[in-house]
Parts: sequence; structure tokens; C-alpha cells
Amino acid sequence: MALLSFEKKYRVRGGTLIGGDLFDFWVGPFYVGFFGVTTAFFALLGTILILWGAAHQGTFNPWLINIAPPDLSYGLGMAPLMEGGLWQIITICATGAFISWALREVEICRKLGMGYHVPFAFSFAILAYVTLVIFRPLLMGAWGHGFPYGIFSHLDWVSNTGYAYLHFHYNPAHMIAVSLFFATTLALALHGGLILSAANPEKGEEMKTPDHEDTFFRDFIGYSVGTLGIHRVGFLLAINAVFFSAVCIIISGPVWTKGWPEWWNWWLELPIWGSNVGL
Ligand code: 07D
Ligand code: 07D
Ligand code: U10
Repeated sequence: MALLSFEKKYRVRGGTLIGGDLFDFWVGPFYVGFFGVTTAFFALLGTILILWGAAHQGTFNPWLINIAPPDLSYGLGMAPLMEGGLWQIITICATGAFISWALREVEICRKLGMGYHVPFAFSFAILAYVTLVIFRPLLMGAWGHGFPYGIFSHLDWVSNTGYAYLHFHYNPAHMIAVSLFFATTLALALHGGLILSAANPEKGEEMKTPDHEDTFFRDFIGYSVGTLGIHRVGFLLAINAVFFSAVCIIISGPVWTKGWPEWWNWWLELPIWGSNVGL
């Protein structure tokens, strides 16, 4: 079915989670819904507040804008606007906008009678973000542990936080997350490459079938996960990469306060090694 006639058939009322028919309409290509309005509200307010903070900071250079969280001395209290209060309100706006965006995805899935896989996946990105700016600061007793909103300043935060634990690469959950991110790109490259090689033939040549795709991997590595299976693999790799990222940062501070290399001492302390006495 051509895209435009499909949309005519499926752009019908219903499936909303809240608000009934009130916001059940489209603006151009965008579905609005109650959560479209809340997304627009939070995103606009958050953006305006960032620009307002930038005006106070004295720069509109996008690379240098920096909205910092409050000083650690404010603990879990509210800070004055220009001393981190702005960061606190922007954090509320960002969280509100991200959750609204996910719920808008849910409403669109319901309208189309589809599964909730896309909003489920996005919820892992939201989980990573709230872990960084809400859960970890709460567990460590100060909003000042959140990351600042700025292109370069947030990189400084990542580097400083990494070195605060001496060598972040030794964080075991970081190792798992990094490996899963690498595996995700490998899987996407293999999948993108395989589909293009079969479904986008040279002019005049015939398109190949999923049997060709299966057979390529059976010839190559002895097994094909299947044409639906590769999408399950990609989905699981990606959400787990982000899940283990959230784990690696939530344990840095709330659970483990020393350098990460020291965590590996349990390995040296295993009773299976011979005594070094006398060496
Ligand atoms: C391609 C989809 C499009 C999204 C884009 C991002 C903004 C911010 C805000 C001026 C893949 C739009 C950017 C709306 C403008 C102001 C105040 C997604 C695609 C194009 N980071 N990070 C970037 C965010 C964190 C880290 C780039 C956001 C953590 C490192 C961009 C968040 C940690 C590097 C950006 C966030 C961290 C970056 C490109 C939120 C650990 C880079 C992002 C809300 C996760 C890279 C200069 C990209 C870079 C980069 C945005 C969080 C680490 C500015 C919105 C605190 C090491 N991050 N980031 O393409 O070039 O994502 O930085 O959590 O090297 Mg970051
Ligand atoms: C948080 C983004 C959420 C985004 C949302 C949507 C908009 C709208 C609009 C475009 C999680 C935002 C949308 C704003 C935009 C329009 C229209 C994603 C988030 C909700 N590290 N490290 C990670 C690697 C080192 C350190 C994760 C590699 C050093 C710290 C990942 C290397 C040190 C933290 C990762 C490396 C260090 C991390 C990030 C290599 C520094 C974290 C991915 C090769 C000296 C962070 C939860 C992620 C984390 C994190 C990879 C090196 C420190 C696994 C490959 C050794 C402090 N690192 N790292 O989490 O776990 O995405 O965050 O060296 O906090 Mg690391
Ligand atoms: C996949 C796939 C597949 C496909 C695909 C894709 C995955 C099998 C069939 C999709 C993949 C691609 C297209 C490839 C490229 C994608 C990426 C690389 C990912 C990254 C994407 C981007 C960088 C693009 C991001 C762009 C976005 C998010 C669009 C920006 C949108 C807006 C600014 C509008 C947002 C809409 C909203 C909020 C909802 C509706 C609202 C409006 C229309 C605005 C009007 C507002 C109102 C009516 C409300 C009023 C406002 C209020 C009350 C607020 C007032 C507040 C004040 C403070 C004043 O697997 O195949 O192919 O294609």
C-alpha cells in the first residue's frame, strides 16, 4: 500500500492513554496527542531556560554554553537559580520531555496495533540519563554529582569522574557495556551489509531471497540466526549495552569508592594461588 493511502486508513481516532479525543490529531506529519503537548511544553521550556542561562553566562557559542549543577554543599536541597537551580529545573524539564516522548511512542504503537518494542528500547536511554542525574546524585547525597549541560563541559565531567576512580576501564560493568556497544555496531554492519548485498542488486539482476541470506551465514560460520532473529539480537545487544552503562556508573560511588583497579584484588586474593612466602 502506498504510504499516503496507508496513512489515510490508519490515521484514525483511538489508542490514546490519556486525554481521550482531546489531542487526538496530527500537525503535518507529526501525531500530537496529550504527550505531544507535554513534550512540546517541557522541551520548549527547557530550551528557553538553557538559552536564558547562556545569556547570564555571557556566551551563545553552542560549544561553550554550560549549565552547571549546584555545588556539593547544597546537598539534596534546592539551589538559587544562578547557582544550580536552573540545572535542577532543566533536569525536570528534560526528564519530563523524555518520558513524554516515550509515552507518545506508546500511543502511536497502540494506534497501529504494534508491539511496544521501540518505546521499551528508548526507556533504556532514559534510564541511563536519570541514573546519571537523579539516582546516582540521590544515592551520593548531592545534586552536584550530576553532569553539567554543555557540549564540552559534559565531556570534562566524564573525564573527571573517570579519573576519580583512577582508571575507569577497570570497572567490570564498563567493560561489559563497552563490549556490548562494539558488538552492536558489528551486528548492525553485518546486517546492513547482508541486506544490501541481497536486496539491492545491480541493475538487471534479480533480487535474492532470505534463503540466500541464511545460506551465506551457514556457509560462512555454520549457523544462521535467521531473518527475524538478527533483529532480536540487535535489540538485545543495544538495550543491554545501555543497561550495563547505567550499572557501571551507579556502582561508581554508591557501591565502590576506591580506584577500579583495586576492585580486581579479589582475583589476587583467591586461595587457589600458591603462597608467595619466601619468594
Ligand atoms: C546521532 C541522535 C541525534 C542526537 C544528537 C545530540 C543536544 C545537546 C545542548 C548546547 C548519538 C543532540 C545534542 C540536544 C545540545 C546544549 C546545552 C545520537 C544521535 C546529535 N550527551 N558524549 C555527544 C548528549 C552523556 C559523551 C554529542 C546528550 C553522558 C562523550 C552530543 C546527553 C556521557 C561524547 C551529546 C548526553 C556522555 C559525547 C554527540 C544526555 C555518557 C562525545 C551525541 C541527555 C553517556 C560526543 C562533544 C550523539 C561529542 C558526545 C549529547 C550524555 C559522554 C553533544 C543529549 C553524561 C564521551 N554527546 N554524554 O551523536 O562529540 O549521540 O561531544 O544524556 O565524544 Mg554526550
Ligand atoms: C545517557 C544518553 C541518553 C539520551 C537521551 C535522549 C535529546 C533530544 C533532539 C536531536 C547512555 C536525549 C535526547 C536531548 C535531542 C534532537 C532533535 C546514553 C545516555 C535520554 N568509555 N565512561 C560510558 C567507553 C572511558 C566514563 C558509557 C568507551 C575512560 C564515565 C559507555 C571508552 C573514562 C561514564 C562508555 C571509554 C571513562 C562512562 C556511555 C574507550 C574517562 C559514564 C554510553 C574506548 C577518562 C557513562 C550511563 C552510555 C555511563 C560511560 C564507553 C573510556 C569514564 C559504555 C568505548 C577510561 C564517568 N563509557 N570512559 O551510557 O555509563 O550511553 O553512563 O576508551 O557515566 Mg566510558
Ligand atoms: C527505522 C527502521 C525502518 C525504517 C525507518 C527507521 C529505525 C525497517 C521503514 C527510522 C530511521 C531513520 C529515519 C534513519 C535516521 C535516524 C537517525 C540517525 C536517528 C536520529 C534522528 C534524528 C537526529 C532526527 C531527530 C528529529 C526529531 C526528533 C524531529 C524534531 C521534531 C520536532 C521539533 C517536533 C516534535 C513533535 C512533537 C513534540 C509532538 C507534536 C507537536 C507539534 C507538531 C508541535 C505543535 C505543538 C502543539 C500543538 C502543542 C502546543 C505547545 C505547548 C502547549 C507548549 C507551550 C510551552 C511554552 C513554554 C510556550 O527500522 O525500517 O523504515 O525509517
